[in-house]
Amino acid sequence: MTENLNLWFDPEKCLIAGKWISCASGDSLPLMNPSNGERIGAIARGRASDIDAAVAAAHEARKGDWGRTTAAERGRFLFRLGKLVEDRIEDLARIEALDVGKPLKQARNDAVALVRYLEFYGGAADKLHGETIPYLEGYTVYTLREPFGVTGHIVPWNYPMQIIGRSVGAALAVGNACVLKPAEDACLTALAFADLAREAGLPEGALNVVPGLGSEAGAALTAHPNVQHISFTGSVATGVQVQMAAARNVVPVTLELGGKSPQIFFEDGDLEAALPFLVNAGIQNAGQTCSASSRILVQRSRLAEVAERMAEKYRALKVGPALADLDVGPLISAKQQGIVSSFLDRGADLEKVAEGRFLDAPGEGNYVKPTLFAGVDPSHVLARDEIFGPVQVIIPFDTEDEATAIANGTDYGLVASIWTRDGARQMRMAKKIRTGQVFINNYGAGGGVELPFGGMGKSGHGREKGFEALYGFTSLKTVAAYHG
Ligand code: TXE
Repeated sequence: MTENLNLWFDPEKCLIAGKWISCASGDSLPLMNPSNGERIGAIARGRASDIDAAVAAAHEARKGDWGRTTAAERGRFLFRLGKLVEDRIEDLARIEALDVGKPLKQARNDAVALVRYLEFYGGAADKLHGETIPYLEGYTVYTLREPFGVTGHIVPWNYPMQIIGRSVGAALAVGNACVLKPAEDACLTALAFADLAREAGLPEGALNVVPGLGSEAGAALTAHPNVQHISFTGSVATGVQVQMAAARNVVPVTLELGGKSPQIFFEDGDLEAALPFLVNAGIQNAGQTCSASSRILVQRSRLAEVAERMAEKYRALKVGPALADLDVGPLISAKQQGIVSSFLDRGADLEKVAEGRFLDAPGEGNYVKPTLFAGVDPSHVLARDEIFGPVQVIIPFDTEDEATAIANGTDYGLVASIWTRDGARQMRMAKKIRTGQVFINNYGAGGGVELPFGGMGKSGHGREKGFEALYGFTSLKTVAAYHG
């Protein structure tokens, strides 16, 4: 059945200088429903000339009304926008579910998180300030935190609303004008967000949205000589290209490139408390989460017990269309289904402990069964590479040192969690683990928008979320005045 999207905006347009316009070529890209493989519409296929127009509009906004706003006014605007998003949570959740394929309740959580980002950055906008620095006799020295100017935002398809909230929300709070290139696989909530921003009274050009392919609109934005900062979330390979393009213009980048995040369960861990986190962190959004926990490290004396309890949960997992609102939806695209299926093929030599089940025949959607493997060697490809699907591996270990070496033994370093009642071990491990976030006896801490987030190693660099993001979207100027 073809689902009706019920959009209140035209998905085939770009938002440039406050107006919904067709992209210069008039070309479009198909919009697919991952739950059944049906085409449900089309989006604009923006290219370099559309990006040029968007960047020019952003600069005009900086020179005009947007550049003159006070921090308090920007805060009030973000609160107004947050309220408009809140009024539309159900609409946004349904659109996201149809576009991304994620179960409705997970899409609703994303919309709620977007509201929280706007509230957080609305409240923080007028609390960011510089410092005075004691210096030589006769001088007064202080620092100013200034917006970069025009910031480019390349957003992936897995959590559009949350990633727009943390990146565009923070950039606008400090006065940048933004050009947003959402993912070609899922850009509807980016367009919805832009329309609500207009309704909230954002001056024209302060936020511009150009949908299109990564190789066209995305590459044009990252290479643009008049963009002063790039924020990118996506794959390592594309992140490298983005950083190289930005380097040619000597422009700073924030890269968030996913991971292979471990949960480390020690023999004194509380399994009842851990169990929901062990599984949910792997299958949420069908495993297409940058901070998905795809490795479960278990001290050998608890191995059989943990594997069996996780397996019970896996056998109860129901897979089906996004609007059926089950545990696991489809993957974003046939391409992603192919990538995950090929990893499952490469796991044929492993001990498969359990799988989830389809509620009905999967049809043409991009489904894979959530799959749990146990007894996996850390050198196995499924224990090293980011799969980006609902697949987890259980890896045994004997000692704390071995657990640390395995946890730190991939190219990535985004998040990790430690399950143990031993306080000294909690502190030791938190120091030894090489990730941007460490959780003790939980995983993800509810996704808190207040908590700085970002990677080490190939998980990227720079920090988003929390107050840190505001520093990241500003340039620090030191003023030294000599007055005798
Ligand atoms: O990513 P891409 P894809 C990982 C995950 C997944 C793999 C491939 O492992 O299986 O990446 O996904 C834009 N210049 N993650 O192909 O290519 C593109 O249009 C500028 C992890 O979707 O990185 C989209 O908007 N931009 C991740 C965004 O980059 C370009 C989330 C992401 O696409 C571009 C997504 C270019 N040359 C995938 N090429 C996470 N960290 O959460 C593409 N894009």
